[in-house]
Amino acid sequence: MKSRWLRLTVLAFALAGAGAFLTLTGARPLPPSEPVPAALTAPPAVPPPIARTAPATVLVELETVEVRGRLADDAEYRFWTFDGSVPGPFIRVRVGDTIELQLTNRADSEFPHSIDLHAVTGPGGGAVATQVGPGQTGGFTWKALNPGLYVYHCATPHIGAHVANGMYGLILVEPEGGLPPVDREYYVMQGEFYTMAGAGALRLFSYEKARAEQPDYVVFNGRVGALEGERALQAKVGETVRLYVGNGGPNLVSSFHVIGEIFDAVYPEGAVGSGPQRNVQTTLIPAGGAAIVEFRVEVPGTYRLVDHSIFRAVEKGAMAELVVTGPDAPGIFAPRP
Ligand SMILES: [Cu+2]
Repeated sequence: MKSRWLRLTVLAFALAGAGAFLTLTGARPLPPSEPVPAALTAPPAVPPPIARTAPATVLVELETVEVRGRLADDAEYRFWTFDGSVPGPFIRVRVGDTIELQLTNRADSEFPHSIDLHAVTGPGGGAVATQVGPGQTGGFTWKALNPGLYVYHCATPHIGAHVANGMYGLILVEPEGGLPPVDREYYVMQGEFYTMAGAGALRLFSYEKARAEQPDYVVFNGRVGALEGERALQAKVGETVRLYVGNGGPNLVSSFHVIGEIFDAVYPEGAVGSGPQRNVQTTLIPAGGAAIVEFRVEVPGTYRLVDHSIFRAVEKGAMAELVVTGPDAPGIFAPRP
């Protein structure tokens, strides 16, 4: 009797041990795989949804570039950028991905640069590991633990000046299963510019105005009129549109609104964990924050994206256009003769 009990006990321990072993081996990280290049796009384009159903190792290569460009029809500026655009590229990864991030500061830069991604769990969001002088490359590896839409920006002292000069962008960490499908996705990011006169059309950065939080320009996608006329966003009647909207700041909070539309869904502050808010007119986007807004376009026409702190839209450039084409919808909207 005693020996049978002993045998059963030994068997139970053996089974428990095997179970523990299986559990441990099941939880063991996958061996490192060859990284796949991340999908990156210049604004206002957004990379396509991720088709993968499992995490991967992803390579993100960015270059910091100081480049003279147009800030308004009558003004130029020496922008500090990621990959030559303001905002920098849209980065799309998936929750659970391991990201190998490599930042190169182009050799003709005057200043050191770096990157702090708000999607990163780790010191400085990567800023310490990526302080790179002209011609240098730095990097780090991180695991995307939290899904959502996040800002990234340069974090080299004086951080405010680097952000004010255009060094910001968005990274989407898709949740498992992705976001609901839509017909169109666009990438829009607000930021302010603080300027003083330079030679000719060139405007220079004004530290005094930045400190006083008194910008001359408040713009979407790096310049007055970046998304107007031939560059306007496009959609067709009946389509669903998703905007990934960031606010680089460096100082102002955006009251983001689309004139003539109601957001069917908003993921406030870029948080995708708990489902969207419904039927929203204007959503606040903090400096260093983001929001995802969605709406179905029902009526053709030109719709204006604005910061509803309205002097910024009318006087300082915080306006963009979405042109909707297609048949009239008199049952929803009809001007009276
Ligand atoms: Cu910088």
